[in-house]
Amino acid sequence: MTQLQEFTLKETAQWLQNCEDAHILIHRSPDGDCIGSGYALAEALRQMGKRAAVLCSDPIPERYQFLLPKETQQIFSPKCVISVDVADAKLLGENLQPVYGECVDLSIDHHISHRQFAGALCLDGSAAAACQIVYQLVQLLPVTLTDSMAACLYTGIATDTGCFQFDNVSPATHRIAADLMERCPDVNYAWINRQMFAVKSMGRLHLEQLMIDHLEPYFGGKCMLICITQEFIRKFGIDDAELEGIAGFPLQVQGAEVGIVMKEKEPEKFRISMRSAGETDVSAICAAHGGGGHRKAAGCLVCGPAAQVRAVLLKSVSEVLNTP
Ligand SMILES: [Mn+2]
Repeated sequence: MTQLQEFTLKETAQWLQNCEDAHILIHRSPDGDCIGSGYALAEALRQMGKRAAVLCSDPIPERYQFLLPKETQQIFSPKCVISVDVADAKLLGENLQPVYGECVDLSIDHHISHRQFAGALCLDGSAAAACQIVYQLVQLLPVTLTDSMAACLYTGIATDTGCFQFDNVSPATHRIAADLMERCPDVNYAWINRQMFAVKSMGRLHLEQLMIDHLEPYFGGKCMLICITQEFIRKFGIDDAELEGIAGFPLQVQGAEVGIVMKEKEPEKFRISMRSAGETDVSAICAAHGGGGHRKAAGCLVCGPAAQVRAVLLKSVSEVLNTP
């Protein structure tokens, strides 16, 4: 096993200045933060005269396409491999993990549950988003902040904080967002927020209607669960894209402290997303099932029939939730 190193921001910036031909890996089921941090970092590297490409196991969802550069990415073999916003090599996904899982040189991340897999790690568990770290790196590099970088970084910060609502938001988060707005005033930040948080497709609204009908309350409504089986998806003709970001949905119910979304990826294989609105540490619950994440947002993979998976999860939740 090679020596694993922890890098400060300064050391990371130094490393980035020396790197060449970078492949930047982002996590499967890409979200605003990994896409934003990946493409902002790629642009910074290109400004320094380096080749950089962003790679993902899954396609970039339509709603984030505006963050992608107009020109198609160059194809080249990498001299260095960087991951951003990837808490665990498994999250590289089925296309990237077999190829890159063991050869990531530098990992830039903000998950407290990070499991080190890269040669060097730049981790800031207090950062609300990986984009917050990439912003700080950009300050240390000889690059100019462009509108496209600002749009990427702002989108990542806004989406990973639920539009500045979650308690991962710090004064630094607001200062960074303010600085991006000040230095790149031509970016339409209001449009970004509307696209990310207000606008929904008709299909998504129909799905939300279905989810309301299928929400299951437990422990006097302190835990709300929704189980999306493959049968559910087939029966109601749900498009996979509509399912993005549904993890927060159960917590919209007043009184809910823990929200669980069970999504059947393959027969009897459930991807679990847990969210906490109160004191419950859902990353600890998910860790007990081989997953991880943040205190208020975590996930894991649990196999078995839906009823069994549901029972196992509820038992874990009941152990930490203050139920009478
Ligand atoms: Mn993130």
